[in-house]
Amino acid sequence: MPANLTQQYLKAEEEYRRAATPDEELRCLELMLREMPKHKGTDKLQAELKAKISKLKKEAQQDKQKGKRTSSTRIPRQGAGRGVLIGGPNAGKSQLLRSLTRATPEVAAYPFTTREPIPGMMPWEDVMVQLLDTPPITADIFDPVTQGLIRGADLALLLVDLGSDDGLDGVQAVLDRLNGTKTRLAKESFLDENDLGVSYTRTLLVPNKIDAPDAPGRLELLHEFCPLDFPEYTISAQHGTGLEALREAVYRALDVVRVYTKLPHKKEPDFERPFTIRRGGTLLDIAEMIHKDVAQNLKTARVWGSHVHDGTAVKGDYVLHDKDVVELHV
Ligand SMILES: Nc1nc2c(ncn2[C@@H]2O[C@H](COP(=O)(O)OP(=O)(O)OP(=O)(O)O)[C@@H](O)[C@H]2O)c(=O)[nH]1
Ligand SMILES: [Mg+2]
Repeated sequence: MPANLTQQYLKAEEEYRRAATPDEELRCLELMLREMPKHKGTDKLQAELKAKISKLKKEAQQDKQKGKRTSSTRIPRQGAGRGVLIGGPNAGKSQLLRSLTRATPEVAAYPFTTREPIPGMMPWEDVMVQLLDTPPITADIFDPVTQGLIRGADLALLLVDLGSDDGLDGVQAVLDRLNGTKTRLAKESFLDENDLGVSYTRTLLVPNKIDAPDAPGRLELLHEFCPLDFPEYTISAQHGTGLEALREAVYRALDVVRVYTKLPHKKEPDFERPFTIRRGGTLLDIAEMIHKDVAQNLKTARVWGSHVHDGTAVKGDYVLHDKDVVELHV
């Protein structure tokens, strides 16, 4: 990677990794090009970006001429982050959404029950995480909407059906199908440096239906024939086995910290509604989340937390820790 890429560039790149539609991709690529420091070391990257931009523009033009519509499914992001439930037919994705959230997608003993993505909010301690149920992925079917959702998610939960002998083939089909696209699964989320456009989404492997007869044997076969190095959480979505560990793992995988804000004239912070922010985020980032005026006019701030003495005065570049309480003065 060329040296001296700015914070703004890296932010645009992260957004690009998550872009769910060609329009979003184009907007992010243009931003990346604008934010890129222009010097010899970035010549190659600049050229690649320009080529990508013109290709996308050409494709958009062709789609327009053909009268193609891009996906209209738009589910707003909510909560501390987004996890998307994916897998082959009948793996128990909808049952898992039912068990972890108050959403009520249809659960049925036959495949291809779910046709559209369905959101739900999963509570964990004092925060909420958005989960999305999706239609099944098979060797032949991979809905572009689902693909966009996987790219845009902070985390994918790949379900395996341990209740049927077809479950292992089902998960292998999902992996093969994804490997044939620009949307892939990995231990961490990142963008392929050598192939701009290939986006990897952090994934947890979730073998489901451990309550079913023969499920333990199938789990062994999964480890033997389909070894994956994703963190693994075996569950029964129906009986509730393993769900507490999974909840916590989902929250932890988002890699966010909670921050409570306190008004200067109040004694107690607002412990009801923490802000959540990527680990490594700063005080200025929180100020921007509250309101851009707060960020622009921020004079001083005080922090209470595990890494500082109570009420320490800090500046905008202070890196926040989980459960910090901040008091912003504008
Ligand atoms: N024994 C057992 N059955 C389960 C479990 N979770 C789901 N099932 C059953 O598996 C079948 C499929 O569950 P769904 O949640 O509809 O599966 P899905 O992955 O959403 O299926 P599609 O929408 O078709 O992709 C249903 O009959 C569920 O009752 C589980 O933990 N144990
Ligand atoms: Mg379903």
